[in-house]
Amino acid sequence: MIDLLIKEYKNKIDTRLDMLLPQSDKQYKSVVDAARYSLLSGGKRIRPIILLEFYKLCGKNDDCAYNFACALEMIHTYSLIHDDLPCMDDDDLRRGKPSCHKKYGEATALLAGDALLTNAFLTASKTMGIDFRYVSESIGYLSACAGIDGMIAGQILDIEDIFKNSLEDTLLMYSLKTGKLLKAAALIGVTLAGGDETQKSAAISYAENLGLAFQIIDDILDTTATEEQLGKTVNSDDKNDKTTVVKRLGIEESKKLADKYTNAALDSLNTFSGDKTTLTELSNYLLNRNS
Ligand code: GRG
Repeated sequence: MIDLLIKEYKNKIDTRLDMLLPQSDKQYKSVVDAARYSLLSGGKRIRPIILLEFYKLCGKNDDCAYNFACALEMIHTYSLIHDDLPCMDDDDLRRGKPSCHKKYGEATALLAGDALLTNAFLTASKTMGIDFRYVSESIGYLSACAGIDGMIAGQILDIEDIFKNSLEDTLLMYSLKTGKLLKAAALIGVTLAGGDETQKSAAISYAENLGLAFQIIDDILDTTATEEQLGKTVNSDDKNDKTTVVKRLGIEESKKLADKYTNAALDSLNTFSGDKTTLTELSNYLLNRNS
């Protein structure tokens, strides 16, 4: 059921993403090709789906939030391209294919990431059919969650590996690196739908808890899954000598912690009176995923 729903969403999101990037008939074809290659080569599309589901949960049944959902996926894909670069995690494989820099070279991959980040804001600004005050507020959330106090802060803490003296430090890094874009997804969904402050707080609580569960599962899969399953290099955390929750607690305890955060995320949904089936199934799917 959830697999089918994800597939339907994915088809619609991918069609829109394809339209939103330039075609590869330009003089600057290499960077366009690289951006299209990374954006359109798979991915679960979790962040756009969460945004669209919160929009629906707040009573909206139209397609007006799709541009914003695609903008978020562009930022996510840029972060993956940059994360794979030799100066960061140095990974050769992403979404089952050679990572962007392996296929197009480092300079082009760097620029493809920059292009996706910048085009995300162009895309979000072209949102139609929604009160411009909600669009503007959402652009603020997107910038804040992706920026220096958001995902970027998480990435530098991860790279420097200096503030991770305790489990709490590691969880803080997860909540920034992974949780912030999920927070953007949930919060923007509610904001674009004109949701109130109580709904915004519940959406943030859902995303913060889901983000922790999601990253813990990501760490577990890094040690237990195969390259074929994940479509990316495995044991990357060991290779890069990263401190993870799994290294601190072991697989069993880490799984329990991911369960706990998923349940807390699901509790936050009780604030909403609409149909929570998809978000509930999606959260459980993410907890039990093997890729
Ligand atoms: C600005 C130079 C520069 C780099 C930015 C911020 C950043 C690099 C990277 C973000 C860090 C990152 C990759 C966090 C991990 C989050 C995570 C678990 C990603 C995988 O998400 P999935 O499983 O991937 O949703 P798919 O492929 O399904 O979209």
